[in-house]
Amino acid sequence: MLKEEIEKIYNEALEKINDIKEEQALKDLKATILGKKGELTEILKGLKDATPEERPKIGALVNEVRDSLEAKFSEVQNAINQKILEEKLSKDTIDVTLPSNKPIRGSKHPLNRVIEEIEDLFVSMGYDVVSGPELETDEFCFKRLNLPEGHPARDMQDSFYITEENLLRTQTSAVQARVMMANEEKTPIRVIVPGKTYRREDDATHSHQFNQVEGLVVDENISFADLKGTLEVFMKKMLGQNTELRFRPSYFPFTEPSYEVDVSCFKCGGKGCNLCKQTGWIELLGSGMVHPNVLKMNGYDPEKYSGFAFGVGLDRLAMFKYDITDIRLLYRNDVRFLKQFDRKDEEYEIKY
Ligand code: FA5
Repeated sequence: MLKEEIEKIYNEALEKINDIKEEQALKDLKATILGKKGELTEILKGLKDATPEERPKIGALVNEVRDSLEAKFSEVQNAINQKILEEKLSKDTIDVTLPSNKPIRGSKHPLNRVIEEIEDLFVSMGYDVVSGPELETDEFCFKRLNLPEGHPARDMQDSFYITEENLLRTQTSAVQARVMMANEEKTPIRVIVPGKTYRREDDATHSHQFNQVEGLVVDENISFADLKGTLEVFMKKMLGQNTELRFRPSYFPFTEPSYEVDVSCFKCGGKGCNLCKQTGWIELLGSGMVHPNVLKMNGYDPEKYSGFAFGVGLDRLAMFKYDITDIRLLYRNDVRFLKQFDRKDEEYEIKY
């Protein structure tokens, strides 16, 4: 009796399954047969009324039918899924002409642009790019640059001392002595040293952390003409071919003679404007011939060797070149500010 009922459920189920085309109908059918209150489950519940001999046979038959139906249900479910996918794929077309979402691109920081441009230029003239420690000793930052303790010129630079002997370097000139001392064979020195420097200053044109690039050349027969020619090439490349240089006598303890170098104002071409405060000139760097004491202190015979050195504030150069009015903008990393420099290098070429 039960056996026939089970077979009936099975056959009817198979018939219905084959007509089903939709997921929900399939689920409903599955519930009416295999669910908690489903037809097959009910049969199992009624098993207690069967005779002891019948019971295991019916139980086995129910299990067999359930397994078979479950396999069939998942087969139909897979077919439905496949159909849904195929329909979706045939309907969904991709419009390749739609504009894409542009990812936000980083742009090169103006200071890095300036540094790279300077490095390229000097490397092309045979210079090496070297670096030195930012946490420097008093010895290299001052003493070996002809600035003994108590020298009044130390007051020119307000320093961050970390201990009595160690400070954050106030100038890339600190690397001069390191390069000379390391060069035991006394081969010609031609180096530039771009890097971070620190002073206790803070306003629109002075930052507590800023960047300089040092230049140092030491060899036999180096003259002021070499310094002048080098700086001319340097400044014309950075600020435009019409740039003129003016050397003003100045004082640095590590050079003699010393000069501050002004460039003709690239905004007004030297006629006078607000940028150059109507003078036609802009002060840009310190330079001079390496002081004989510095040569001597760092292992060079000043009778045989001579050299020149210069130090440029890179922030200042970047500000002029890219028309930036506040040095602090260079350190805030505001993407809206930085995005403005997402252009090709040629577009910045200063012409007048
Ligand atoms: C020097 O630091 C010398 N070491 C330069 C030098 C090198 C002279 C080799 C001779 C031979 P000065 O203190 O003037 O010089 O600084 C050089 C440049 O660094 C300045 O012209 C300026 O552009 C920049 N600078 C100085 N202090 C700051 C600051 N707080 N913030 C931004 N730029 C600064």
